[in-house]
Amino acid sequence: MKYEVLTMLYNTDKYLSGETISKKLGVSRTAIWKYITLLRSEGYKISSATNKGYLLKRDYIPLTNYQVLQNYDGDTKLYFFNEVNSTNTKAKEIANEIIDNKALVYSRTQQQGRGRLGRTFLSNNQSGLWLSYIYKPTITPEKATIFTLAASVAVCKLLKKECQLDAKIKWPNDIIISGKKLCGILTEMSCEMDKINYIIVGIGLNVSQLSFDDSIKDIATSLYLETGQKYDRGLLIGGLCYNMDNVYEQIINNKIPDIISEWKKYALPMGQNIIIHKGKEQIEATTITINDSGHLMVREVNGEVNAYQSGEISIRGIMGYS
Ligand code: BT5
Repeated sequence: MKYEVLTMLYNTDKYLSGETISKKLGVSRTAIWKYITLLRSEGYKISSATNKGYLLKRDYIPLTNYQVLQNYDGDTKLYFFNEVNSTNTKAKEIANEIIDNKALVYSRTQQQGRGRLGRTFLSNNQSGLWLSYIYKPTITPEKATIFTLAASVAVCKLLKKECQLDAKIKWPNDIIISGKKLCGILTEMSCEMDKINYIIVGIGLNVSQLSFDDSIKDIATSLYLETGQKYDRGLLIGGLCYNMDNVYEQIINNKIPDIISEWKKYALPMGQNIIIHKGKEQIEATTITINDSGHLMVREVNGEVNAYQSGEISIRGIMGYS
C-alpha cells in the first residue's frame, strides 16, 4: 500500500491532500500518514503543508526495489539490501541457495567492495551502483571470460542511452570516460571440470560522487562529475538489467562473436603501449586485439605475441590511466 501512495505522489507535481489519497485508496488519513512516514524512512523526500497535503521532491530519489521495478519488468530475480560487505560475496551465498538461472543482488552501500587481485573497490557510500548478477549458464568454464566483455558492452550501452556518454572499455574490466575510471567489473565463478555452478558478474559504477578519496582522486570519475546531472539509480539498474538480459541471451544462444564485435566498437583503440604486471614481472608490450575467447593479444618487446586472460595480469598505460 505504501507504494500505491508513492505512485500517486509520483503522478503529480502538485501537493496531494491526505483526504484525496485516503479516498482513492480507501484507507484512513492516519494510515496515509503512516505510509508517508515509512516512505520517508526509506529515503523519499516528501514535504507536507497544512491544508495542502503532501509533495514528493524529485531532487533526491533513494534506491529502492520500487525504483528498479518502475524501470524493469524482466525475469531477473531481485535481491535488495541496505548494506552488505560486498555484493559479490552476498551473491555467492544466494547463488548456492537458489535454483533460478538469473538473479541480481544490489545494495545501497557496501563496506568491503572488492576489485581484482585482492584490490579494494571504494564503495562504502550511497553514491553508486554496487551490484552483482548471478547466472547459471550451461556453457563450459573456459567461455566464462565473455561475461566481463558482455557486461562492459551492457554498461556502455546504458551510458549512451541514459546519459548520452560515449564511454570506452579498457580491457579487461574498466569503463573509462575522459581518461578516468567510471566503472569496474569483477567476474567470479564457481565451477567443476566441465560445468559452471554459477558466475557472478559484479559491477561498480560511480554515480553521484562530487569528489573521491585521495587514493583514487586522479583516476576516478562519476556520472555527476561528467554530466552535472543527478540520476535515479533505480532507472539505471532497470536499464542495465535489460541490457544484461540481452547479452545473456546472446551468450546462451552461442552468439559470442556478436558480443566480441560489439565490444570492439566500444573498446579503446588497440596499438597502445602498455605495461603488463604479471606477478612481480613487468613486461612492455603493444596491444593488438582481443581474440575469439576474449583474451588480450599483445606483442611483447622481445617480439613474442602472447594472449592473456583477465585474471592473470594487470595492465597500465605508459601514459596516464588509459
Ligand atoms: C575492479 O577491479 O575495477 C572491479 C570492481 C568491481 C566492483 C564491484 S561493486 C559490486 C561488486 N561487489 C564487489 O565487491 N565488487 C564488485 P580492479 O580492476 O582490480 O580495480 C581496482 C582499482 O580501481 C583500485 O585499486 C583503485 O585504483 C581503483 N578504484 C577503487 N575504487 C574505485 C572507484 N570507486 N572508482 C574508480 N576506481 C576505483
